[in-house]
Amino acid sequence: MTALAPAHPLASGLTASSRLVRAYRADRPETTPVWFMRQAGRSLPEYRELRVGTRMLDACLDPAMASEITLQPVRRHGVDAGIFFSDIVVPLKLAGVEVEIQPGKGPVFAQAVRTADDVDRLTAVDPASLGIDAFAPIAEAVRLTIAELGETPLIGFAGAPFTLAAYLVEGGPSKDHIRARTLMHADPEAWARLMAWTADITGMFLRAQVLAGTSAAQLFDSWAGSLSLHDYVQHVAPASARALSHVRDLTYEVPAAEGSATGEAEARNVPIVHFGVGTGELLKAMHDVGADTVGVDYRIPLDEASRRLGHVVPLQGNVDPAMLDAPWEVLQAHVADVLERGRDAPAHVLNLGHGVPPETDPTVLTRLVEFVHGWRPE
Ligand code: 1CP
Repeated sequence: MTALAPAHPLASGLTASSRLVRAYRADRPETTPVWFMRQAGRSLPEYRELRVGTRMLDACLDPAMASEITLQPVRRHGVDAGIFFSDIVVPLKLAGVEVEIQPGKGPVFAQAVRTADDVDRLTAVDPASLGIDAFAPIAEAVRLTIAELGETPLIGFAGAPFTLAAYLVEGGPSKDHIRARTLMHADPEAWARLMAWTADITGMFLRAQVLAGTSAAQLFDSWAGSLSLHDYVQHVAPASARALSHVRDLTYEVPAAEGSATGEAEARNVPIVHFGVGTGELLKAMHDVGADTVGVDYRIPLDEASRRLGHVVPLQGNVDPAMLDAPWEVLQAHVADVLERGRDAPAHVLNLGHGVPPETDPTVLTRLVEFVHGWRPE
């Protein structure tokens, strides 16, 4: 176990009893916390203005800009958390991989990783040789951001090894991630080496964010829904557990509760969230790799997700992003239903079932935050 620095917002007490951190620890607050995946970004005019003339990955590596973009949706919507502005491919770029983010498309790699030789070429850089300095712009951006956020927690994130591999093997975005799934079976040894390397790089990226001050860590396995449960457990879960092991040891202390028998301070781990799209069949396995809270997409209702997890795991989700553009009454009824079903879990953080669509009217998101904060069970 490694204690966070005393000035870390969890250790100093600034964010340890925030609604978000309480919910992630299964301690349900009276008011349901809410934030939105992709809350920063193209739905905000202030983001579009700031980004003019700066490429996406350059914006991610400019601490002042990344911090400002992270803060924009918190100021505007009054959400319960900031999510650090970056991208899942940033650690790959910091490890020397040639990658770009093309507007309207996503990450595109100069060379796809298709064979055992390609895997050897990619993994020639030993993640351990990178050191914490490689992530200096990330840590700096986190420090600038938490200084402004005060009692509002910042969430750090990283891509899970499979989702990163889905991009690396294909060379860019793909539909069924078929080449990655082929490599997994065609050359399981090369696949395992690719996954272990990716787990360490992405895990170090996540650890750098938490050490610098984020109050939670979310692992995005956005594309794991293309896997069978068997393939997930056999070929993917060990690498996801390895990625999370980079933050699982980080702890903070809270003073002993009044009347505590021992009178000793309690050590808690930094809350970990694990999310995927179309992963209804994988929820249990995704929890088992070392997550505290599971993120659910919009394809299965939260009460069913909670049942699949034995009713003991806090959930995050799962408003259908398509509803954001529906008439307010329709959206409101949908969100009320999500909140009601979320009561089946020990705690619930309201979010979308996937990212904010770029065309979303941001005033709808602000109104939604007010609605969620005002909602109480019948
Ligand atoms: O506000 C926030 O939520 C923080 C920023 C954030 C996050 C959490 C960005 C900025 N990217 C991510 C994670 C990310 N990146 C994921 C996991 C979450 C998810 O499933 O949405 C994935 C799959 C990516 C890869 C990626 N990067 C895509 C998807 C491509 C595909 O395969 O369909 C895209 C379009 C990007 C670029 C990107 N990342 C982030 C932004 C704001 C953008 C758009 C860049 C622009 O302004 O043009």
